[in-house]
Amino acid sequence: QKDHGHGDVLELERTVVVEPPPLYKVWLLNDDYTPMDFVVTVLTEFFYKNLEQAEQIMLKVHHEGKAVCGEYPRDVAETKVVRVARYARAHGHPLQCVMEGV
Ligand code: TYC
Repeated sequence: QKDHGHGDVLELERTVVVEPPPLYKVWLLNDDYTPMDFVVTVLTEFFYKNLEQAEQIMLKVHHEGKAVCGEYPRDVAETKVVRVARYARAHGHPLQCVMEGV
């Protein structure tokens, strides 16, 4: 217990252990119809990748069937999945975005 000189507030020192939130991987899945440019746009706009990273990830999905776009706390991951689905459907593309382990 120390008096740090803040008037009559008594501050007790204590150690608070804060666990980082668990992270969920968000994946893009390949399909035969979504244009490559559209996938690159999704990766730059929704996942904040630069053009080079976006093209690499898009090609990985195209060749390997899926790739991780990022790892986020649960709420953030869920929101990205919903927004990508909405955006893809609004443009008439079947692009699938899923989160791991839920
Ligand atoms: N396979 C698609 C095509 O040839 C491109 C594509 C890449 C689609 C990644 C979806 O998540 C995807 N146009």
